[in-house]
Amino acid sequence: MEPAEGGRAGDGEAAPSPAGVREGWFRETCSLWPGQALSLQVDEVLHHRRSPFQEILVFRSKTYGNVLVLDGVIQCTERDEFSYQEMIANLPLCSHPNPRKVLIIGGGDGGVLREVVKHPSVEAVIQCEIDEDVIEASKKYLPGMAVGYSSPKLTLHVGDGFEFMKRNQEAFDVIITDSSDPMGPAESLFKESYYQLMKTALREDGILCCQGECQWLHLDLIKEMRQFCTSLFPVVEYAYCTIPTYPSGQIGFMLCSKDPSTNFREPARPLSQAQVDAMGLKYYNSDIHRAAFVLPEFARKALSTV
Ligand code: SPD
Repeated sequence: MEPAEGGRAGDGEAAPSPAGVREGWFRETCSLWPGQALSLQVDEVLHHRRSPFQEILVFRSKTYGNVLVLDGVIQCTERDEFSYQEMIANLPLCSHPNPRKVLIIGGGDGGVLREVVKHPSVEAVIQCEIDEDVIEASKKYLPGMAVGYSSPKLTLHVGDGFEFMKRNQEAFDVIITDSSDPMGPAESLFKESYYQLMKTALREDGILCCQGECQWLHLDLIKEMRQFCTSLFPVVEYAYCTIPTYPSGQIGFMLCSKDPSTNFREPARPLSQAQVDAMGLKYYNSDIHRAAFVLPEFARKALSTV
């Protein structure tokens, strides 16, 4: 693959088409959602290069704004990203009585960071993202997400989240893992050893929230994760949100607390309508927080036996 901007190589030659783009459409296929695919119409390829970790593609779509794709999988679109980013940030932050120090693992586009720094109680955010090229692409093509990078609350580490947490024990009130799917660079973030490490990096009443895949597609994985989480934490819950451009239109979140008195289903710090408006929230409010834990019967049953 040529490192190319705008889909063209530096010498004026057309760069090879990014994987998944054909005849003006991007099509997302993956063995994690066999037999189905989402397609978005492409107006223009804005950025296409291979970083040391993955293939990065940004294109302007016909109806979803700019779209970030890593290794052929949609990570965010300007039109619907707020759903996932607001939920993965606010479910844990509004469940903690006083979150002051927050760690974000992954989240290179900056959208989760944008949401976390809105909380007045949060004094410091440490973000650990392994791929600097994703951060740079986001600053250029997804400025509405990358806006969080200008916050004075932020300390940015470009590097491995495992190594960072090993060096920072009992340090954080909340840890948020905004990862891609369990294939390639993010695979280890869905394993028990990673959750064990987050547990030791959290303060004694700390809370974590991680990308938890989709109940329509990955119920076995979610069950397995819930099982090992329950062996590590006194309180474990699974919640979800709707989002048109993720597989099957939904994505979930695994939430764990070290404090046995945490009740994720009822926000510890409900937001007033004035706070929701002041924070510019478009998906999260305290009612959607409560509703996010109410699962359809097939998923409730499968996960209640864990
Ligand atoms: N199937 C794609 C899941 C991607 C989850 N992470 C997205 C990163 C957005 N900040």
